Amino acid sequence: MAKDCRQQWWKEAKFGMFIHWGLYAIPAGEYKGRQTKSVGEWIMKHLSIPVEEYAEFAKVFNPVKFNAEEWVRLASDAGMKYIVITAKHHDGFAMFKSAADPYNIVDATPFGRDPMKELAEACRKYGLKFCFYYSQVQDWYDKNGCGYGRPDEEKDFEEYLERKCLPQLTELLTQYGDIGLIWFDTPQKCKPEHSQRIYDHVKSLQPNCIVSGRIGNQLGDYMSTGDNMLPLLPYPGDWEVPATLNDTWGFKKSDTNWKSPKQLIELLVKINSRGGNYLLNVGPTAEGEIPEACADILREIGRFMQKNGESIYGTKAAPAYPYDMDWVRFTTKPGKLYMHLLRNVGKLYLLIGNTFRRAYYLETGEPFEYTLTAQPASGTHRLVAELPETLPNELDTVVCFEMNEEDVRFETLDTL
Ligand code: JFZ
Repeated sequence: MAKDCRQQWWKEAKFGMFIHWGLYAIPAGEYKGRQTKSVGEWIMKHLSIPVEEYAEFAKVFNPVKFNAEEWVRLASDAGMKYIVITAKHHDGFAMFKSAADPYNIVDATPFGRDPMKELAEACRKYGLKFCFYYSQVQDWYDKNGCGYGRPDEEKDFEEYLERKCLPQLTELLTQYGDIGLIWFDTPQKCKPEHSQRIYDHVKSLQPNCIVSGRIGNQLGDYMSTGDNMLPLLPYPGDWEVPATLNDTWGFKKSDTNWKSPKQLIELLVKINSRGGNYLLNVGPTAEGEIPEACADILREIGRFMQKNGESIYGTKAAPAYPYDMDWVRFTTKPGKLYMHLLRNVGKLYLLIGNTFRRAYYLETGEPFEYTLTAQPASGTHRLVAELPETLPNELDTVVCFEMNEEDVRFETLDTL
């Protein structure tokens, strides 16, 4: 069944910031001379670090360079409309003040501040939705949390749910004002009644808070794909792609395999053109900084978004263009068709059912030159355009067509 999150802000947002931040930022991919081959936030498990040893990181966690406003401003400048941050990842360490478990950033570190409070305030100030990631099943620190140590079958998950998971969710949903969504993850063998309990718990505290797809047992309010993966077929409901900027979620000092602004914008547009949201991850350091290289990339995306946001926010999936071409994507709003030119193909041909009042480059307002020739046999039009040698924006040149009809119509009935 198609998912509907029923929150207009999320449907219009299209682009969000994911933040994976926790104790794993201290080893940053390397522990006692060993490198993890996997993502940074899984280091405890992949290098089999004993619980007591891993917990030592808390005693030295002191991200004094953390500045909530800077992070939120960066997200906002990049054109992101919501922030989802790891309140508790699989390592079990709470990045917020928790009465339910002293293994948290306020009670167990020299830092002693609650970064979630500061981020919540900054998000309110800049008008972004504030959201949490919460690992509801895996908890490698807790005796009854799953995923580490004793086999999960020997654990009393109900007990964990009552004592830690639900109370911490209460804290997250009462200490920080309105929360846009909770991003649950890796449900594993979570039973339907447990997923339902968690779901109902969230809604009882904040009815408008969205529950992500990975709550398990098909209960989420929208569908979440895998890292950087798009649904192969058009998906009619609400969906989101969580995606890395390099090859890790949690900070790893060896990973500088950043995707370029061009690649990221192409992904954003591809996802949006098919109706999805893009949740792009950053992994801040143990000092509390978003790596500069990563911030630079986001700022460049922001320059594009500032001028072309109209073709992203609040748009809907355009019907699939019958020929799969990766140099062009389409987004749409009632009466408007946005053509995203990702490469300069010189001469452009499209088969289209619509007619237009006006067409112009979104960034410059300059008219877009084209001819439209009716194809009486199929009732469509053949759009031909000679592109200028240099397009206004080599990342993505957006052309806005004002249609005489509400909806876009692509045609398959003819050849070009
Ligand atoms: C999970 C986590 O284990 C990981 O640490 C990170 O938080 C990521 C966002 O989510 O990893 C997954 C879970 C599911 C898929 C991929 C990565 N999936 O369904 O393809």
